[in-house]
Amino acid sequence: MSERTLAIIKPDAVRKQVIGDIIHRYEQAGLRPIAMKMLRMTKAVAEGFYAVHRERPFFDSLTTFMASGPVVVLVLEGDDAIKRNRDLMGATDPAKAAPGTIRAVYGASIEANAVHGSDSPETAQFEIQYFFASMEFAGG
Ligand code: IDP
Ligand code: MG
Repeated sequence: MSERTLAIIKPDAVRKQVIGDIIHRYEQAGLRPIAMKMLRMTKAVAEGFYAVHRERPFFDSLTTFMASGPVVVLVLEGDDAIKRNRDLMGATDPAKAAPGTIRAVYGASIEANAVHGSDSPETAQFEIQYFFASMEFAGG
């Protein structure tokens, strides 16, 4: 079933100059970018995005990191896009991510782990509308 998921190329990956390689990996995996932009989150925007994690001990550090530099946010569309992207990303901790996954290749730490991907249809819906208005869907 065709689905949409939200992906973020995080500040650490943008600093490493691997935006192009990561988007290439999405496309090679059959995940088609249908909306995309570069932006810098404020701390408040990062806090709203990660609100489900507000009680976690790493919340302040995570949201500071996400606001530390520009990110690329994308909506990816394709068959089983949510799980397909999670598989392509690898585990949260790059040290535990399967070889060849984006986080295994580019992640530096459990926090600076290169990419975000929605984890369910409900979070995908919330996360897509958090960053994109309907008029911004160039490709669908
Ligand atoms: P996910 O990104 O694989 O879905 P989540 O558990 O939803 O992982 O955590 C959201 C983000 O918070 C992670 O991608 C990572 O950047 C950060 N994070 C998760 N666990 C830790 C931790 O134990 N210490 C520091 N940062 C963490
Ligand atoms: Mg998550």
